Amino acid sequence: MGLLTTLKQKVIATKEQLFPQTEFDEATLPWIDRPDADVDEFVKKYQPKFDVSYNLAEKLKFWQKNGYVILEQSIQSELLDMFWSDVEELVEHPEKYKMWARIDLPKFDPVRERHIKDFPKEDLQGKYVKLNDFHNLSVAGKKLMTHPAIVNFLDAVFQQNTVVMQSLTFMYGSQQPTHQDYPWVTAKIPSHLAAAWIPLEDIKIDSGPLYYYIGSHKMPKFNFGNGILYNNRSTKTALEFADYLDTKCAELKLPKDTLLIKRGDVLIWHAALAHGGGLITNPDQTRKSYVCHYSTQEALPFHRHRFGQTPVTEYHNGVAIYQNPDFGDQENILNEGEKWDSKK
Ligand SMILES: O=C(O)CCC(=O)C(=O)O
Repeated sequence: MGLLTTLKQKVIATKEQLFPQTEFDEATLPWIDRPDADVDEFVKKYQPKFDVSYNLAEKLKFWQKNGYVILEQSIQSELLDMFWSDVEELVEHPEKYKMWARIDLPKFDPVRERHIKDFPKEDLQGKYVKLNDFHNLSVAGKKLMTHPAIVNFLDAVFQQNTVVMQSLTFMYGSQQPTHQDYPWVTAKIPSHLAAAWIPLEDIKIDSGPLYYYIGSHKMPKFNFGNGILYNNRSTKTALEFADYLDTKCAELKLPKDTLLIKRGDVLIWHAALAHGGGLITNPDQTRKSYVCHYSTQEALPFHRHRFGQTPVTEYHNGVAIYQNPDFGDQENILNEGEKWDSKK
């Protein structure tokens, strides 16, 4: 590292320690998170891109108060089937595809995140697997993550061009400790972030369902020793973060809810909703799910792995999806989803 770079890093580190960021920047907060946000007034003027299959004002008010919404029976079975058959093709023939995955098993230490060809096939079909950005390969994945029901809601919350940030595909529960997404899933504006949790089957209590603390999006933010965002200068760990969230939510008496939604439903959560993966009590019980994170084009004008580079961009239902910068030759290679008419 050059002297100038070292010096710059020191200045940033000192600034972070002396003046840590303690909250989202008010100037760039989504309108709905501002104290004067008036949902009824907003809904009078908002023109959704698609027919809305739910009561938008009710859902926006619920989001404002609780930090999440569930859009019941909004996703068609046929689209879910198309997506899952792409996932099955991938795990049956991983040698044909290029993408990253993580398997949280000690036998893969110290490198749990690898190219799929570097994992044994049977492990990719097993437990603790997280497939990263599968939507880049799968047209059905792109159509599912930009389903009209989701887009109408995100557009209303962001009031800006929505972009896809990343996706995660799970066959079993993640058992991830409690966290909020904004310190990890970073864009230039941390408050421009939301996620959708799309079940591919009815969720069972023993599968390690997702849980969340209702209203936790408004709780005081954790200080990683250098502010509210996690980076290589942070002095606090992910487990300290989890401990803070569990303790503080209990102290604030925020109810903890378990997500037992059904295939066809979708949960959308706020950047600062505290959530995690529950304990798996039946190791054979699957929990097939597709988790998609979104931001705005202002906050994330490029692929998260290529800061500053102009991305190759595809639009689905008006949402920008950046091509995978490492495996562009395989973009949309699983194209059964072309048959799906997203206006259905
Ligand atoms: O689905 C899960 O268990 C965890 C997903 C999650 O927490 C996330 O993507 O932020």
